[in-house]
Amino acid sequence: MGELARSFTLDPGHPVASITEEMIGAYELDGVVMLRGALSPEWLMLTEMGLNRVLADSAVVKHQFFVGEAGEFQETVRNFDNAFEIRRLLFDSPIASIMGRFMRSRNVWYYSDEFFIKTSGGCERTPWHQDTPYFPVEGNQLSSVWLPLDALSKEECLEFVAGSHREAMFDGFNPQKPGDPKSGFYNEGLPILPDIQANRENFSIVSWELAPGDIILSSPSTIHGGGPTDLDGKRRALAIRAFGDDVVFAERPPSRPTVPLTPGLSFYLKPGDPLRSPWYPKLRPVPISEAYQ
Ligand SMILES: O=C(O)CCC(=O)C(=O)O
Repeated sequence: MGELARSFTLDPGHPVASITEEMIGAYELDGVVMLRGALSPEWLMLTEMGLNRVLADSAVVKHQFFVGEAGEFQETVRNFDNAFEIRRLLFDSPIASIMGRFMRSRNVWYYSDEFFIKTSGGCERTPWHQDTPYFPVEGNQLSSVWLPLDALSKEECLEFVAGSHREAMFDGFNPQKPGDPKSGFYNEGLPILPDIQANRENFSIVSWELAPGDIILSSPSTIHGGGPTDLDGKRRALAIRAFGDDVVFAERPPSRPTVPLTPGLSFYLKPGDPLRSPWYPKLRPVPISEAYQ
């Protein structure tokens, strides 16, 4: 299948104003676009300070992928609450406004953030997956920004199956057996993802060479994975998830809790209710308590 791999260059001085209808149309069609020069070095410095705080904080839970194996790497979810830098990044940088423009939503709410930390050399691929099976939500105005702190080759970049956001929702992968394409997250109610890695030629896989400041904007329903590192390679990336007006609370199979953990949410929201809760603070318009004034 042919590669689409659409990328666009934003004006670093006015990234939001430089977004065009053509860019939004490409995102809607492929479920992913790369935006070159979206973030200035100060936002990367703030992100790196946040990452260093998270890594130094023994109270922050770090999840290991491929635990005990040579390709082991780490992930931490929802650092908005414990790293002031990530909170400021979401309120002050252009990221939330860029997401709002691409989702065509004036209102933008935070869903979660996640660091993927591949620093030990020779880290494994992230297994192919969609994010939506893990999230208790439904709607189109849901997006992710993937922001790497290191320059990456096309092979180390996160890869996407272009257009897959318009197809089925598959089960996620099993964190205990991430390399096993036949083992799912819930193992009930959702089809198991086809083995994309063994049949790469049958899928429209896209990725890019990235410099710090470039971001990838995608739908969490777009199948993605990949980005192993060389023995001397380093790949530190922050994923930010946000949503707009049309997103509602939805149920997932009961065999496992959804991600990130939000105990109590289902006592307040029933399926179909707009996703409004203190778990999901509003980012845009910037609340008065968070604004520079
Ligand atoms: O950075 C990675 O390896 C994985 C990222 C990812 O799965 C995501 O952003 O949803």
